[in-house]
Formats: sequence, C-alpha cells, structure tokens
Amino acid sequence: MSDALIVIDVQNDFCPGGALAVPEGDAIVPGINALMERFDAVILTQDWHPADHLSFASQHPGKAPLEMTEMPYGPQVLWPDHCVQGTRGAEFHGELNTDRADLIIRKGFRRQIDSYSAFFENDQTTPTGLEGYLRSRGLTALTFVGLATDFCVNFSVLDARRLGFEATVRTDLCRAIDLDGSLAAATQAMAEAGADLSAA
Ligand code: VGL
Ligand code: ZN
Repeated sequence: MSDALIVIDVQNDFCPGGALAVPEGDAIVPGINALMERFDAVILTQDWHPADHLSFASQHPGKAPLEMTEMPYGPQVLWPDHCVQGTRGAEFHGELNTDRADLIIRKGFRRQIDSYSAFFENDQTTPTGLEGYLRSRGLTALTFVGLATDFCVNFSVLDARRLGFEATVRTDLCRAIDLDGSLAAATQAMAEAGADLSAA
C-alpha cells in the first residue's frame, strides 16, 4: 500500500478566532478525520515559528500585515504573528484526530526563512525531511487537505509534483486565505503541475 494523507497546518491560528484565521478553517476538520480511515499513512504538518520570525510584520518596522517585503530568497508576504512555538495558536485544532498521525512535520522554525511547503522552505532548497520519509516508506501517492489552499497546500502540492509524487487535492477539505486572486492562481498552478483537484 502506498497512499498517504497529508494534512497541512490545521492549527488554531488558522481557524476562526486565530491570529491568521482562514474563513471556515475549522469546517474541514470532521471531513479530514473521516478521510484518515482510508489511508495507509497519515502525516500532519505544523507551522512552528519562533516569536521573532522574519515572516512576521512585527519584525519589520513600518510594515503592516499582508504587505510585501524582500527576503534573500525573493518576495515574501508579511503575516501577523502566528503559530508561535509552544502557544495555543500553534496547537492543532482540538477536534483534529492527531492520534491517527504517523508523523508530524514541523516547519518554519528557522527565523530567517519562511516555510510554506511541507517539503522545502521558501528558499526552495532547504529540505524538511518529508521527501526522505515518504520514499523510505514507499509512499508514492499523496492526498492533500488543510490550510491554506493558496499558500501551504499550494506550495506543498507543487513540490510534490516536482519530486515526482502523485498528488490529489481534496478541495472540499481545504480553505483559502485568498489575497489578491491567490486562490485562483494557486488552483491553476496546481492543475498545470499535474495535480488532481477533486471535491469528493
Ligand atoms: C500559512 C501563511 C503563513 C499556511 C502559514 O499554512 O498556509 N500561510 N504561514
Ligand atoms: Zn507561517
């Protein structure tokens, strides 16, 4: 068996009431729990930033959340402080069935580099280790769900395709931030990369 479910960043800060709330971010939790039953492997990712992470607007005097900055690896959206290591906002949503997870992969823990993708940080070269884990377990077909469709899900799916994994996105079990058309752009990019986008 070779199918893995990859659950991206279903954490309090991305749910209503959180620091970087995604509209209806919590609505996908029951469906994700149910979907876990069908997979050989379940992997969760957890956005996990130090309090002074450089993706936070608070670290850039004069900048506000959702403005852009330049990082050594390219343009970067500045975010409100979110998913700070050890805080309630960084915890998984209380209803997510974390007991079913074989692996929890944390990302974004280096101050200088943001990490949207489950595979590589935003410099596109620093690996998280997920590729090696999947290959050594023989997991080749990946299904993605979680938050946010247009950032961490999108970057994870594009890297998965680049690395040669089969990728399915259950769009009904994802929710988006949708900044300036980012959801439409992400949907197009994932489809063009050969991901299978399905709503059931
Ligand atoms: C995410 C922005 C910043 C995500 C994480 O999980 O999509 N977005 N950090
Ligand atoms: Zn983040």
